[in-house]
Amino acid sequence: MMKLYYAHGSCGLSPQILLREAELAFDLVEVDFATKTTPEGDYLKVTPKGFVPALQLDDGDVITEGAVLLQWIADQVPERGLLPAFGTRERYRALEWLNVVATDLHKGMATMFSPSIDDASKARFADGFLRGRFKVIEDHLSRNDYLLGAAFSAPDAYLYNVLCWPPRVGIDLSEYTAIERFMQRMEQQPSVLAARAAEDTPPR
Ligand SMILES: N[C@@H](CCC(=O)N[C@@H](CS)C(=O)NCC(=O)O)C(=O)O
Repeated sequence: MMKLYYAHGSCGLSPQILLREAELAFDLVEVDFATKTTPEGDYLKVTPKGFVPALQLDDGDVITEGAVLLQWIADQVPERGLLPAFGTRERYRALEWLNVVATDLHKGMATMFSPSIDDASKARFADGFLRGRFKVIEDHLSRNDYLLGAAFSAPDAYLYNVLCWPPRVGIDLSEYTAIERFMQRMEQQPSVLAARAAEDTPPR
């Protein structure tokens, strides 16, 4: 059985959503960030990077990096359309969005959680950088139900995951009405509800 290593309320939510969309069997293994351990033992033996998410495949190999896990999962079940087919223009559109979420939003939000950055710097960063990124997403979602248009795909799981975090660091997203509609749309998907319940995601 595959194992998805995750932590409560972290970026492990999106691969879990996608595993459920793909109907692939997996066990969840919780990682303690403070000690880098799991109930099984030393997490650094699973991945020396010590970050979640990590996916241990049936053959014992481990894949890391959330945006890569999403691609691997989607490619196990191409018939489900969780990502466009290899080599198509749409595939590169999807990769663009995965990259935006991973590099701008995910790591941008990581700055807001960092214990080594003071509150005033975080507030300037939120206003000077993050709000502009949220606006790009807001404009896109005001014209499209999902990142790739009319239908759910892997980048939506990652976007949903990362957009659960702003309220936890005092960023109010209520001015972004298209984002809120997207979040509510996502929360109607059984995969999202099941993933949130399984890892006990904090309310947003
Ligand atoms: N480059 C990695 C980054 C993953 C990452 O930042 N994970 C965070 C949680 S969202 C983490 O594991 N943090 C562990 C820690 O801070 O000790 C990816 O995209 O998957």
